[in-house]
Amino acid sequence: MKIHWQGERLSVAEGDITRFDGDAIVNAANQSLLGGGGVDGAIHRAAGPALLEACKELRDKAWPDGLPVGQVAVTPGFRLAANHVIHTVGPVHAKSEDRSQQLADCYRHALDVAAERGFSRLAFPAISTGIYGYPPAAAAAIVSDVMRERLPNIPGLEVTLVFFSAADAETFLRAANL
Ligand code: AR6
Repeated sequence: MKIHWQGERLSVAEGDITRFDGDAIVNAANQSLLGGGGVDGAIHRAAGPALLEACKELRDKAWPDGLPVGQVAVTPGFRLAANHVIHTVGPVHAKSEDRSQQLADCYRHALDVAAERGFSRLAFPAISTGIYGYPPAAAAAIVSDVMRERLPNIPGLEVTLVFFSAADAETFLRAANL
């Protein structure tokens, strides 16, 4: 994974998040928690079928109606290099409604879980900026605000923001409020 920029406990990297070796990677899932395309599909393929079983169990026991937008649920990482997957559901972008707080909640709640569990290395993909259509520059401003606000209160946690392409990483770096 190529690191573009490194600030205090926040890095921007380019590459495949399924290869991230740390305490957890965040999955940009959907409310069903039962897999999908994009990074969700890649994570399920890399983790192996036990991940789907764990997600089904989450649905049965904790989220029978599905995971609400902005909430998080944790499973093991199974065959992934990362030990855990923090599943979250980003908002579908809408021109008629400001869903920035829902997107911010995905990041805030994942950071909260990482803090509760004492994780030291966590990676996020660019939630909602693929199939869910959130403009990457708008997402960058939201994500960077959350990181600036929250990371100082979680000592010992290093966060890597992983972008699938160099162009996506550069867009983030241009638009972020860092
Ligand atoms: N590593 C890092 N980033 C990736 C990878 C990867 N392996 N694969 C894709 N991306 P998306 P969303 C980037 O569509 O917009 C699924 O079907 C991708 O380039 O994965 O939140 C779910 O089940 C983009 O920048 O997630 C939901 O139904 C970013 O990850 C829906 O898609 C997010 O794109 C969620 O849509």
